[in-house]
Amino acid sequence: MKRVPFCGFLFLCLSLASGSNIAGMAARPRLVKDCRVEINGREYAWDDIGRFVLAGDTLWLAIHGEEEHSGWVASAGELTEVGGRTFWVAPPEPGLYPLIASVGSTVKTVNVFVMVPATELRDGCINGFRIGKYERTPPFPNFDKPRGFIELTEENAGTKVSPRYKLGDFAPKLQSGFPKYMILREELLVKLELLSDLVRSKGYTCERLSVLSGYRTPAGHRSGASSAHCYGGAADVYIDCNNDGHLDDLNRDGESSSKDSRILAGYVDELEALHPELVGGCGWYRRTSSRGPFIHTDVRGERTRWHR
Ligand SMILES: [Ca+2]
Ligand SMILES: [Ca+2]
Repeated sequence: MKRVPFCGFLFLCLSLASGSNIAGMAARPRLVKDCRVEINGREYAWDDIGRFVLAGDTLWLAIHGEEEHSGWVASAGELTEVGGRTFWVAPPEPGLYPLIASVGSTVKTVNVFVMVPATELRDGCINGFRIGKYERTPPFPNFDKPRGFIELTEENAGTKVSPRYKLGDFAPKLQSGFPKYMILREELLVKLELLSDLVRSKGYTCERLSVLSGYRTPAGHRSGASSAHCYGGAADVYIDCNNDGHLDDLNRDGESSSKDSRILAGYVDELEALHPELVGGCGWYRRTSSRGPFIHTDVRGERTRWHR
């Protein structure tokens, strides 16, 4: 068993900066574009990945399709190689601990958040932030009772959790100030990235779906923890290529209405047909006086549809 030292990051920087390494690698064909990072069995082609764990959790790590110069570096925690496999054990204190996969001369960043354990909830609060109460058995097949909560600070809100999204995009909105506490599910990020890809393939020019709402606390939700939002598994989203803060007029009838959010819900149907592992609820909503139309999409594990 080999422990990879924590000062490895410095070694990586020095290695990448050394003329001989870079010159040697530049002459060879590049495979970096096809490189995938595997974390606990899930493969990502992304350069920026968010993961959410508890202290002491283990992440099994691998790099596929790599050049010969590849490896992992951790800013904290224990990074270990055993029998040709690499694993990382999360450090004891909650916080953000990036893991870096170096592949050739490029890097992929896994932004690992060690969450505050749910056992820290006191009267429904953590550090004065009101979360509320979760039922022992959540009403959705894919979601368990929360094990912990991500501590969202002013400093880490801009941290990328997928190529197009940052942690703060999914922040709870009802309480001001920091820190806030929240949940975000990796499958939701996969679904939003794939849905953004699908929308772009339809000819829409915006880079991503805009997020109206992500995590909601049970305390701030009128029916308690009965929403997929309360499990970090749902987002309300819309297409906003003209950047006016509202869903675009997708059917070009001169107004932004539920006819347009219905079209976006149709793209969710298309995506779920291709990726049944990401099946969930989808609702399309009409305009109100305070906001434009939007859709709700989630990864609850069973297909449900509604219209409001
Ligand atoms: Ca718009
Ligand atoms: Ca329209």
